[in-house]
Amino acid sequence: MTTEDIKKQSELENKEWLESLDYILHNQGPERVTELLRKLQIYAQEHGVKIPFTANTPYINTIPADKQPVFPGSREIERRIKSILRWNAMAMVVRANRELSGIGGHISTYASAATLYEVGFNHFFRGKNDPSGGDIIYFQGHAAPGIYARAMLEGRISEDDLKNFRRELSSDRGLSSYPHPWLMPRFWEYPTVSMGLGPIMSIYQARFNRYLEDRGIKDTSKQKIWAFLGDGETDEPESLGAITLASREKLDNLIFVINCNLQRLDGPVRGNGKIIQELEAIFRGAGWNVIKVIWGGDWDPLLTKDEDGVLVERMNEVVDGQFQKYTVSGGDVIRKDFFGKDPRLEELVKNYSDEQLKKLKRGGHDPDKVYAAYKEAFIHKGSPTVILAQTIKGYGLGEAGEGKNITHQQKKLNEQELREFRSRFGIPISDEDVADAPFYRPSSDSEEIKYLMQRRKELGGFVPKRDGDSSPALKIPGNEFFEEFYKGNGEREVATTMAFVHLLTKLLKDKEIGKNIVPIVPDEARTFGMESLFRMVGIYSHVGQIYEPVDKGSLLYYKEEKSGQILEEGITEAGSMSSFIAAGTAYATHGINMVPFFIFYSMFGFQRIGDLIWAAADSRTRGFLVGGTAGRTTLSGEGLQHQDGNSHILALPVPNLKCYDPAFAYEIAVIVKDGMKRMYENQEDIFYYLTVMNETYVMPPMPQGSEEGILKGMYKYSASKNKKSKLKAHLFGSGTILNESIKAQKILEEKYNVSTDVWSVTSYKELYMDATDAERINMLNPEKKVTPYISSILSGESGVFVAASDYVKALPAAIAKWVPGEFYILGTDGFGRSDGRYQLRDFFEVDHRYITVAALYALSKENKVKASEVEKAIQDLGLKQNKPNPVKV
Ligand SMILES: Cc1ncc(C[n+]2csc(CCOP(=O)(O)OP(=O)(O)O)c2C)c(N)n1
Ligand SMILES: [Mg+2]
Repeated sequence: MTTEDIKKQSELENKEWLESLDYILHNQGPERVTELLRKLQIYAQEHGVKIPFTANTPYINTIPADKQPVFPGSREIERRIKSILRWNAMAMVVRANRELSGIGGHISTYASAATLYEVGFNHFFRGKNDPSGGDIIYFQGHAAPGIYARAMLEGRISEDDLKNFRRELSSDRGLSSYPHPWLMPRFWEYPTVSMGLGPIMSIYQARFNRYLEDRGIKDTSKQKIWAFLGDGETDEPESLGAITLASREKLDNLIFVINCNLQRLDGPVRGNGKIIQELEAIFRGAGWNVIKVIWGGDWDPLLTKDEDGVLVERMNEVVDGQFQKYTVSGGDVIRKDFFGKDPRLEELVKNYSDEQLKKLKRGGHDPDKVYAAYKEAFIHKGSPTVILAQTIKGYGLGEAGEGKNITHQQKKLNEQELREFRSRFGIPISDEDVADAPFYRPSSDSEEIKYLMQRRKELGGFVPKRDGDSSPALKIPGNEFFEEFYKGNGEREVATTMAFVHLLTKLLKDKEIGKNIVPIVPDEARTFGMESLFRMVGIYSHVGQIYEPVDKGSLLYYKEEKSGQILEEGITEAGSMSSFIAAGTAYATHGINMVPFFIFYSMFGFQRIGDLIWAAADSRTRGFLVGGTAGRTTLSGEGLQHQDGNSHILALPVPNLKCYDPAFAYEIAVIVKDGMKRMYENQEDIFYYLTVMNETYVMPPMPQGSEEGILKGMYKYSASKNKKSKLKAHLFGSGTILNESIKAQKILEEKYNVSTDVWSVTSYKELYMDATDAERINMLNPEKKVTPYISSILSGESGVFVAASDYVKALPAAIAKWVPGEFYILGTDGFGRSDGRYQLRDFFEVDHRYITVAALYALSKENKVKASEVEKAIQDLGLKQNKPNPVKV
């Protein structure tokens, strides 16, 4: 046979096989086809045919045209609304950049996503008045102009507001660049713009909804969680890193919509590949329901005619970079390059003009296709859904940027470009006016506005809309509850971690608020001695426990249950933090104050997931972050990667975060009590970070009247007993290092005749924030004299000051300015080491001996002690003078 004969033969076989399959499909349906294919596959494999693994389906829409539901709305009115939104979203960016060049904003993201959002707004997204309780929607950050444009048509924000996009400081009501609940607390609910955080937060939000339902706290069964992502955004590990949780937990309340415009900021997402296929394989592999929306309806007749599959083959083989090329090319190029590869393809489009070829739509711009996908996702049961929608970045911008590599950054359109945009979308703005890029809002009784308002009314009100004021306050336990912590532990030695866990256990048992507590751990409960909680309140699992745990016979067995209270997240600080945010914003999302305690290895908190903590702050999350095994020298043995001397510095910039490094059980109790009161009774949008440590010692009773100081950051723990000496030192200690200060006090008093006071510094951050605030007021009001707290409590004190903590020296240095005397700081700058506490404190120079020497040295600088006496103390205490600086080794 000649090659030509073989080809003909193959074509004939193809035709026969396809016809048989078609027969079965029509007569017995798709399940039978699947069964046959599976049988064929097994048969082929048994006879030596190697079938390469693929998690992919062909590069066509998942929902075939004949399975599409009828679009329930008015395509025409919705198109007009969408055109106006496109115009206003573009205009607000263009105008903002005319007024202040470089102010930024994005046109092309929303331009590509407008249909994806509008089908949602008109048909799916439910507001909070809906009986379901409303949907939870994570909008893609860079699409914000489109969401504002819609709120303007809805009459929720004004034209003036649009003018003040990205001008938050130049007006009363500027619009924030991106979704920021901190800045627009009645509008934005979920911050998304740091790419990857929206997706992971949405997954844990969906799971938290289930948790609330399974624990009988709220019926969330009808709510959906929608997360809109960019295709470039999926390269962030957080975007895809938690998708198996969603499938494992069968979160069919979760819908991801990935806007696959094939581009990111610099250029194509996968120029040499196919991002939609890559994502399809990943999500299918992870057990998600994947719906591809690749082609618009005008491709359907071509696909129907494509009997031998050459068109689909061509669609499969062309890479994204080339599809992008077609976007910026004329129909002639598409005909030649795409269809010209095979005479059968050329034949397929021979009656199409170049203009028609150019206009063939991508699926994400076709409301019918998008509606079909959303509908299927909405009713799908048993797994989460991802919709992969192919779109064009900068759709409608034409020469100004459609499909171009510069389009993400395009912020300025010239008159000609504005005119074309206006004409393309039929916006009734005259040629004279168009150059000003005026906003357009049809009158309130226009068909468009009436339609849009009616749709929102039927869907339960506007979205996004944040409601932070509707949650009832919680009743916080009174003083008697905390009393035992104030009394101390007698002779029994415990660690602050144990004291904290005891407090948490007690809170969980509290009749009033016990059920609102949400303990969250990333596989560290045993590390912190929390395993008794497993049995006591159970580990949350939607399916309960369908196995017999190995330790069932023991008192503290690993108990999973549907009504379990602990979120045992496994080894994911990012996931745990996302749960913390979901729980800590439940007051706004669900109208219920939940009290999350996220307990983690302190080194893997701020350092690892600082950006999520920043997002938590923006989200106005309420709750307690608890960094366990904290302190560079207190956590012995674990070494360089584990020992945390950093987190309090990393926590310093988070404005609404209160940070404490407590030394004693009563300090923890005072801080937690006040935190609960402020967050859940007074409903302040703040959250807490506490470090707790695993060194055991006797927990003393609380000195009278120290509550205020504990909360404000410092109080005198122990005054000198030596009143006669002329030499005076003050030792500031925090966390377990406070014990070293107490030891140094004894040595200074007894051996060196220095009258010494010890201060517990619970929060350098509080002291610093308060002092800088006071100083700022004084500078701007020179006749005022606000006294910082630290100045007021140190005002009567003289002598020298030595601060020692288990954190880097920069932390106490933050308050140096307000310390009224010679100030020497000891801290743990440098890489950690594996060894015992004694050795570590020697290495980092933070033990009682160094504190003693530092005090003597400070006194010598004031000429109150001779240098030779300090020298002698160094020898006596056994310090090595030529020891290398720990930060350098
Ligand atoms: C963590 C993070 N890194 C970088 C950026 C900067 N950035 C903003 S948008 C963007 C490109 C987005 O591309 P894609 O996700 O495909 O969204 P599109 O605009 O194409 O819809 C980048 C890199 C960011 N916002 N967040
Ligand atoms: Mg993109």
